[in-house]
Amino acid sequence: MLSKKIEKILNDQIEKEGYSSNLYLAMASWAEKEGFAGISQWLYAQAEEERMHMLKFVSFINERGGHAVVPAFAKPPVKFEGIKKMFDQVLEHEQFITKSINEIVALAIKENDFAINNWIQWFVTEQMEEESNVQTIIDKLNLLGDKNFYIFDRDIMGLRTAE
Ligand code: OFO
Repeated sequence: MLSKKIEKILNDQIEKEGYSSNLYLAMASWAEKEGFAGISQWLYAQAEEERMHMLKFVSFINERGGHAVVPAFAKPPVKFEGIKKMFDQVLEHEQFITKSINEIVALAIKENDFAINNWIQWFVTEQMEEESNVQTIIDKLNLLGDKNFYIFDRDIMGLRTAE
């Protein structure tokens, strides 16, 4: 059984994962319109993964006797200021998500809820992978400078997103 506090923090995470999915979907759509097929493919896949993360929270809350509530999501931006800035935004957003996952871990430990702590560890690992994947992309972009986005776009086509 979930405590009220745990149920709330897990429900809050549904909103964050869902917003992440919409944010990456908005980025994918923008990148596609700008002609970046590889970048948009990576972002569409990322949006799908975030949706899966959201669904994991929904089914876990319900399985544990809570009630998963589907929230309203804020509208993500429509335009982005360039490829490099957009990936900086992805990293920043993932760092924000990591913080909120860590808050869930901290609450689970505080409440001696070892089942939650065990379950949420998957996300702890996932966040490490995601941050490192995005950092790798940013490192490549830094090497390129402001040119050769076409080559980068082809390069990212082969890159896998995290689970
Ligand atoms: Fe970005 O990963 Fe969800 O949690």
